[in-house]
Amino acid sequence: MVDGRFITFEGGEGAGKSTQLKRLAARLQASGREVVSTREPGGSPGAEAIRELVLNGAADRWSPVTETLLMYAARRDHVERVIRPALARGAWVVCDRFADSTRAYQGAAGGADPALIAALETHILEATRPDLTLIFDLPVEEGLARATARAGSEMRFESKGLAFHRRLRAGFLAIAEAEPERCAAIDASGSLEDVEARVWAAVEGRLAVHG
Ligand code: Z5A
Repeated sequence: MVDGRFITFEGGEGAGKSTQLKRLAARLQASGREVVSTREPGGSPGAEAIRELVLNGAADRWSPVTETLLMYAARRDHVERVIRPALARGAWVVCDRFADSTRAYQGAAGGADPALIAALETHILEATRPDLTLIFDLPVEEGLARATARAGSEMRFESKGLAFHRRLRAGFLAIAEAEPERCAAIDASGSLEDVEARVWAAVEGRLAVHG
């Protein structure tokens, strides 16, 4: 029987999503499942080409509405070519960012109309929605310090300023509060092992990982 699951990792910069995604994927793989680790924007060749356009350049290179459309062009390709086929064959898909990043970055923090974003979710994602979304939460200054230390330089979104990142954090927390059945807020402070234990508790508590 096909029992694919779709888990997304969300949150502000430097919250530790990518690090914890690798740990969760390894743990799920060790339990004998096929795991597809992927990311957005990107995850398919066409979407990775759009990623280059959207992540590089000046902070104001694209307006929030144009960014929304680019993210959704990339997302549709990724969903069609990678996510849906993997779920259909029973794989567990773990994805670094997905639709909630558009709601938070382009919507809550950027000012794009939430009705436009909701319409794109309906028409572009159709029934492909996460079974579980882990929303990593960390004070803005701490996340930016982690992200800057890792990258060694700022990318477009990291250079947008503290007020943008505060709206972003509030936007993610509002999503977690509005959809508690799908979302689990993860306290991203503390050691890698502390955060890994919180992630595992959320996954074990909500999805049948031992079946
Ligand atoms: N974006 C958007 O605007 N709209 C959309 O719809 C989508 C995306 C899908 C993708 O960038 C950008 O696209 C993103 C939003 C926008 N904005 N930016 N920038 P990306 O893929 O290059 O990066 P990211 O997703 O933003 O990753 P990140 O937030 O920078 O990092 P992270 O994945 O959350 O964290 P990490 O790489 O695992 O860890 C960061 C550093 O902290 C690293 O050195 C770790 O070793 C360290 N770390 C991790 N955990 C800990 C703990 N617990 N303690 C101490 N240090 C830690």
